[in-house]
Amino acid sequence: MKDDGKKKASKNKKHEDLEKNREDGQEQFLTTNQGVRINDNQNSLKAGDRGASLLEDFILREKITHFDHERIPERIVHARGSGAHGYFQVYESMEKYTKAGFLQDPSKKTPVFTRFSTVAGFKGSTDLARDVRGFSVKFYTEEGNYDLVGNNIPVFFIQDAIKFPDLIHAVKPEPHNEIPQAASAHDTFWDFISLMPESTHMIMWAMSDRAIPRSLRMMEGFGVHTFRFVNKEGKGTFVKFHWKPLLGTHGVAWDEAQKISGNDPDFHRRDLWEAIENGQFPEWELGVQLIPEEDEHKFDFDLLDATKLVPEEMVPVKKIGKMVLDRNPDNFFAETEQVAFHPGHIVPGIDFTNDPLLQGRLFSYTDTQLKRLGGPNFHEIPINRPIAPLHNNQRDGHMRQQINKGQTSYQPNSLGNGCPFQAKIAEGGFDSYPEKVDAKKVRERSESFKDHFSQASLFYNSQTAVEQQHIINALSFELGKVDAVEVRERMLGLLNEVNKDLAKEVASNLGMPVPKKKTQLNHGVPADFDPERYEPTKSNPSLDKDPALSMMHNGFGNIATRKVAFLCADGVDDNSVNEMKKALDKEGAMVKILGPNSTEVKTADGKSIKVDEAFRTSASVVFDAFYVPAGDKANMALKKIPKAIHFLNEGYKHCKPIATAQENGLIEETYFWNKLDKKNLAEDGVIVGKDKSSEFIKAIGQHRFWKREEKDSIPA
Ligand code: HDD
Repeated sequence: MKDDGKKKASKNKKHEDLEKNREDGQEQFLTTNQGVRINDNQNSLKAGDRGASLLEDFILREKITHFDHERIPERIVHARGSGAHGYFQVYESMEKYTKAGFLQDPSKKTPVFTRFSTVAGFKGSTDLARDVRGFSVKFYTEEGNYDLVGNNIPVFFIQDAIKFPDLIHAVKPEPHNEIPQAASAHDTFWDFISLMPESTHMIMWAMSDRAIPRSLRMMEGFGVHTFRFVNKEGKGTFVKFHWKPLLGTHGVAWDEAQKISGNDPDFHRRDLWEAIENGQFPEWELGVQLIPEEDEHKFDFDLLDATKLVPEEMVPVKKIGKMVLDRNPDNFFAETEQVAFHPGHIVPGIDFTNDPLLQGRLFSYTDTQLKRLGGPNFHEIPINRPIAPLHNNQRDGHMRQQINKGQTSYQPNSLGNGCPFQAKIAEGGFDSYPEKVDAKKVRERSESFKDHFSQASLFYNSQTAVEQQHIINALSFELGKVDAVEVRERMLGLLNEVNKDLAKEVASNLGMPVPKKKTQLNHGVPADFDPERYEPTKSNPSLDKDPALSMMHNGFGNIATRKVAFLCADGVDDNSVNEMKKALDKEGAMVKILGPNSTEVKTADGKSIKVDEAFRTSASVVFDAFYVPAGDKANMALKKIPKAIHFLNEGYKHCKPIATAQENGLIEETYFWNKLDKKNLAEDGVIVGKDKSSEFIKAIGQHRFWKREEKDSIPA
């Protein structure tokens, strides 16, 4: 009896636990969507064990119907993305410029969700495509959601949103054969670009190493358009937004990018995920360039033209706060896929300008969510919900979640006591900036938008020799993939306007002359298109160079989160592994032990070291640096493993730092060892000898030793 009592009590307890779990949403039993517990999830209901399935099987029907409807349309652009949660904190009150609540109080943390993306590829495409990266941040502010929907490049291809569908149709896989995936190296893209000189500046950026980032955590972000801050007194200030990564801005080599795409198409997604899981939270400072309204016309370009940037040499970037991404999504679909950004989601204190690209975007984003997320209630999806309370008279629609109570759904009303009320401006009500407009309705573009080359030249001239070479290589690759000779010719004409040497080098790689004819400089292709008619309108640029445009000028020295491969085999020297690992761990680098098998290597002292990956399942391209620890037996064994030799050869080719604790070892088998000037090894990023952790750390902090490319004619 007593036992029965115990059993009953424990049964009740179990029941209570289950009930509790149920309340907490942690129900353990498999159920249908109606909450009915399922007893058999292996067999459909049949007329006899060998008979036909029965239509009445509501469990089968529900399961398969839901599955059939799992996919939603992917984003028309920026389909491939990765996101994370975090927070933003302002350094000091920005009240002088803006009344935006989240930019006032340094003690306040505003939650954010940030999504990075490539533009052209489909949802399942590779992360390392040469492409612009989207950089979208949703700030869940107390005054409503604010979205900063930018890119990792501060300018855009086109000046007017009416050209956006043309641009995207040109870059996406060609319509007749759906080739190529996630690549701009094809005829239709360059055909369009060659006829759109306004895209030249953007092309310079897209052909630079910015378009093949080492990590999403090592990219700058830009709001691109000129926006407007508005303070409590209603005074406006033009503002350009920048995100500056604390890890610096770094790219990979093109050959490497292509190989990463094969070895790990999720390279960026994995890198972001792992860094956050490891507690190495990516951080960016938010910077602003503030331009008084009185200065609107003081520049040699138009602030409303999204193909132009404001050089940092002219208007410095003021860092006003920091974003930290510290939490991975719980569910990719629910969060990263369903998040809906919109440059029109603004809060009091931030406003638009008349940039015609921005104006067109304001229509497009809601429109696309209606299709993609299935109706007008996408703001109710958890990831899109504001933390600010939401009251309005919008009702019903597909998948409505909110149960609006009461009799009234209109305004003004008396039956609902007038609720919800309009907010006065002092109560946080949004008021649009009262910009004076007095103009004729025209389909035209301002003359001030017509210089398409000065800033393209400024960008190219601001690059280091290595960066310029990478741009030449990228253009030669992309245009080399173009079949139509007239397209290549037109492109060479445009490049000639940017920089004569650039055009000459690319032309020589293509085996073509630089065309003598001037390239047309108009907007798009008018019916009376005549390339001879347009003289370049290059203004007298006030700047020759802006160091901020080069990636080589900041963010070096920090090796946190850099992935270092230790090439090990049985007999590896314990100290040689441990000391180097300790030193790298201290700097926040991520050490991965690679070995001949996937389980372990035995050290010289007979200890076991867990192998993170076998040589055969890994690839050199997913690491930043390589270390061969000491140990004669281990080095002898490694010399016989072709993939281990390949790690060093390819790492060298991609200009990565390499350290070896002993000379007479694996490194002797590489193709480069005998070519090296043994007196200046460190200059080449090759560190040899025992106890060299500080030299190795310094080398990793330099990111890459690009000069190997020139010296050794390596096509990195
Ligand atoms: Fe856009 C998505 C950035 C011009 C139309 N855009 C989208 C995303 C980013 C940008 C980062 C992905 C958002 C996410 O992660 O969900 N777009 C830009 C920037 C532009 C720009 C920086 C120029 C400065 N876009 C632009 C124009 C149009 C669009 C001119 C159309 C007139 N963009 C869209 C879109 C997308 C989009 C079709 C696709 C998915 C989405 O909106 O939510 O509406």
